[in-house]
Amino acid sequence: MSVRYWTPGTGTTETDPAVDEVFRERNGAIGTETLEGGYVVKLNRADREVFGVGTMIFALFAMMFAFVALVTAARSASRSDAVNRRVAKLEAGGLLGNSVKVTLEEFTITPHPALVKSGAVTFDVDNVGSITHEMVIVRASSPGALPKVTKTGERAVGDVNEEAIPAADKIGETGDVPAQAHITKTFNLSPGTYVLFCNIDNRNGGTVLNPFQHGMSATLTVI
Ligand SMILES: [Cu+2]
Repeated sequence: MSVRYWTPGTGTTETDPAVDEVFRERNGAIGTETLEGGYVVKLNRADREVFGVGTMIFALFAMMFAFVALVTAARSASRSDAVNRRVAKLEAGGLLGNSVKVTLEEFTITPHPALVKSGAVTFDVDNVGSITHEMVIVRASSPGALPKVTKTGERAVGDVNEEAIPAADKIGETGDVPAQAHITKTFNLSPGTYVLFCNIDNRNGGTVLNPFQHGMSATLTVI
């Protein structure tokens, strides 16, 4: 299900995965809600509270869509005053913050929300799984863009080759987070896309089980 919106008179409806993500992060699902005033959107209850003020919906939606378009431009440049104003509005609407809850388990790593404001970002990392995991954070466009181990050696082929990541893109890591443990870490993040992953080789005799290779990665967008 996705957020579907239209502008009266155009006869077309549109969806945007980036907008969906914002709503989904708010409480895990997108419900159905119709709002008056030109847009029909599917919102959950928490969003309805944020967007419940009639005229506010126009302003907030306009800002959100403009904002998504600005994400790419904001990656390498420092934020303009206009962007700073939009960030402030998104924050006021409860849609943008400086902290992320990350859940680790076999074999997923899930950031909530997956969209945060640049600056000092605090990660509350919970390992709800049954083996030790970690959260490594690297500036990269996607898990597929990370360099991989290609020759058998100390690391298994297909693991993330952390040594091959440019130093400027290596943000940091939690270190080992034992099963059922919790750790809080703060990293300074500039606007861009980051990949979170667990790259621990779990050895059992001759076999190696690497969580990254089982899909334990996710992206985080910083604006
Ligand atoms: Cu792991």
